[in-house]
Amino acid sequence: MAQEVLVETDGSVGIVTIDRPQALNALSLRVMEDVTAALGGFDLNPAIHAMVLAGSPRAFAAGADIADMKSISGAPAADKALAHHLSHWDAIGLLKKPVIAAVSGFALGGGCELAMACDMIVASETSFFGQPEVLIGVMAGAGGTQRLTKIVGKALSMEMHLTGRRLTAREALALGVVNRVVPIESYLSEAKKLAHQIAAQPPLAVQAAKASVRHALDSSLSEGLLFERQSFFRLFDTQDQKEGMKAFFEKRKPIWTGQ
Ligand code: DAK
Repeated sequence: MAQEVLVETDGSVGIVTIDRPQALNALSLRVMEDVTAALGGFDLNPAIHAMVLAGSPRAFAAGADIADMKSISGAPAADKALAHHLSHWDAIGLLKKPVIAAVSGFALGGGCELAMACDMIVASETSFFGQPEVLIGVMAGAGGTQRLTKIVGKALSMEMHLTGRRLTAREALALGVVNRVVPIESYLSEAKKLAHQIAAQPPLAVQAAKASVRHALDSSLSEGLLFERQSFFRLFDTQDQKEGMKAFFEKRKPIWTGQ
């Protein structure tokens, strides 16, 4: 069977590319297993400091694979067949290192949910974001009603989930769904550039800041502030804190060791 997920490195950036063009990168169980295995491998690899998850210029991913779902009948059967699949979307949120989604074309259903599960999104001008599951008789099941609502608010999230309305790249930028919108020719290189920019920072501070920002989406303000404070103090156990502050006064660039 042909490889549908490509894995490569570019210095300290790990790149995972979904390559299933005949189905617009529909996220089958196999694709999601390969994506999470590759990202999980990079997360454990000390030489990798940031990751990029990409699709193709035509489609980041047009959703979960409808072929996997169409013959499932009954809630218990759906739970049995899909609960494990769901763990793959959840796994993205558990990665310690930052993941940037490089999105072009369709990011629909599970594809939109996958992009939103990443830490940042660089989008091409031709990208679309949507949760069109209602059009095939279901609803979002991998985080869409929760994550999208937290980003765009109730009114628009309702409209998108209840009618299948898609966001253009420009709308997604204005609403804070994506970090930047760039011409299609450069969306991948821009995503890699952002990943390299992050990879050049002290890794433990980056990971702590990532965990703290993600925590904000899931906690009360007082609980989040406590989490942030504890994470901040823990960084004073690192050599990179000493190096960063020493280098500042020596007016030189710090040399990070990740310790
Ligand atoms: N699944 C399987 N195949 C797909 C697909 C998908 N999601 N999207 C597209 N394809 C296939 C098409 O069937 C077609 O195959 P052939 O006929 O050539 O064999 C090929 O890709 C090209 O698609 P089109 O011919 O339709 O291309 P168009 O440019 O005309 O249209 C489109 C592009 C993206 C507008 C259209 O393909 C489309 O509407 N696709 C479906 C979009 C969609 O409904 N996405 C949401 C799927 S449901 C969960 C985990 C995840 C989920 C839920 C629960 N748990 C684990 C609990 C997520 C659910 C979903 O994502």
